[in-house]
Amino acid sequence: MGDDDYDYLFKVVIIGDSGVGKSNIFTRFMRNEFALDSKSTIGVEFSAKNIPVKDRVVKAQVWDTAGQERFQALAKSYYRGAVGCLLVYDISNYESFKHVDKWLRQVKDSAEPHLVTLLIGNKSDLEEKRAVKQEEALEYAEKHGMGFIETSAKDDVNIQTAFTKLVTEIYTVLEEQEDDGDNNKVEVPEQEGKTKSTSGGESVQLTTKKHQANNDNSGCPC
Ligand SMILES: Nc1nc2c(ncn2[C@@H]2O[C@H](COP(=O)(O)OP(=O)(O)OP(=O)(O)O)[C@@H](O)[C@H]2O)c(=O)[nH]1
Ligand SMILES: [Mg+2]
Repeated sequence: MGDDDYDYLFKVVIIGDSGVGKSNIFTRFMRNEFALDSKSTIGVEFSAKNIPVKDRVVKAQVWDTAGQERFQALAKSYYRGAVGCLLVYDISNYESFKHVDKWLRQVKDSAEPHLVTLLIGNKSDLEEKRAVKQEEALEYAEKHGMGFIETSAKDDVNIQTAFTKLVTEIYTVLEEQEDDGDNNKVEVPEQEGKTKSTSGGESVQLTTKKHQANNDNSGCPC
């Protein structure tokens, strides 16, 4: 399967406090790499990977954002056009879980209205240092209509599963919207949202008509 053989393109952002492991989740997923001494992200990094979903192929364009406070003003511009979000905290750091609320509000302000968010408790290998109970995180996620999963970028636990779960849920929302006859349905744009495809497949961004005008290239510096 070539990189350009995909049916849908979904923009996904990874957000959360500095140090929770966003970049390592990103590199584990993209390149199967993990670094114990990774540097704090400056600005943003993005890459794409194809994920099979049901009988289709989704290209997940994943944006690894910076958690540091000084990049927050900039970070918001990267949320534009995002239809999926991995909201990450560190299970050994309660502060990072407390800040989930702030991150959720921030991303909802700037992303697409049909944004699907998955709450991630990363560093599950640090069980002996656990500060956030699974039950508490699950309760929070359910209250806010999100899925929840614990991961370890270090031990490669649930990383692929997390992305597949998120993308499958976005795809399901898309299917439901396409079946739904109301005016608020998610539109597949005819022209503007089309992305390059050499396969002749239907390559689209999940975009509402309402937001299409502002959805130029989603702040993509590419
Ligand atoms: N034990 C353990 N350490 C991890 C895991 N994931 C990341 N780390 C470590 O946590 C530290 C921070 O990881 P990063 O991925 O750079 O964190 P980040 O969220 O990208 O931070 P910013 O870029 O500053 O926003 C690094 O020392 C990683 O090695 C994990 O699953 N388990
Ligand atoms: Mg980082």
